[in-house]
Amino acid sequence: MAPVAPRSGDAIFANIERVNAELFTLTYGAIVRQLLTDLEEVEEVNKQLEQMGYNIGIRLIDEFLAKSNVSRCVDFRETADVIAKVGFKMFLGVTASVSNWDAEGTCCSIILEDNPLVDFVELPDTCQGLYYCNMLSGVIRGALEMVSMKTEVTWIRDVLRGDDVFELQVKLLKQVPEEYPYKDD
Ligand code: MYR
Repeated sequence: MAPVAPRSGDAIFANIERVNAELFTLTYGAIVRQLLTDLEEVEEVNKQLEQMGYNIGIRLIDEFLAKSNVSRCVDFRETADVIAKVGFKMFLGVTASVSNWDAEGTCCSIILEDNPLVDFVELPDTCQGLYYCNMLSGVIRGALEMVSMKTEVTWIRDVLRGDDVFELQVKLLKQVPEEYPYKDD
């Protein structure tokens, strides 16, 4: 019998990463399924997923800032780019693009072509009103609130609803100026 060739470290790590990603996807699916069972109403599930995401976002921002070395963004345009290119890459392993800016530079779309959360997912007819990935909108809202930006994050397109891509609209409602806590003499 031919000896089994040892696998390189890279191949083993790639395999571990793939298994971790699948586990993450399946775990997310299990959470959504459990919420559907517990809450019954799809609208309630949407709300709960958003709230869970918000609670994650307000904590995840610290990890994001510590690991990414991103410094203060000059404006909301830069913030949106950072979310799409650095945030999504760090936490979902994919990058997104930013488009559809309004004239004021306070509202844009984040477009996601690859979304590991929906691998293996197909929604039954009973779940047509579900925003399956609504946790993501909560994560963005929560993370931005921690850096003084109040936002509204809304799904515009969703592949699970038959669209070609995922599109999240991020609207800056209010930017709270951070106060310098000490008095200058
Ligand atoms: C600043 O101006 O203080 C920097 C702001 C950077 C905000 C980045 C928020 C990252 C959110 C990650 C979302 C990941 C979704 C999977």
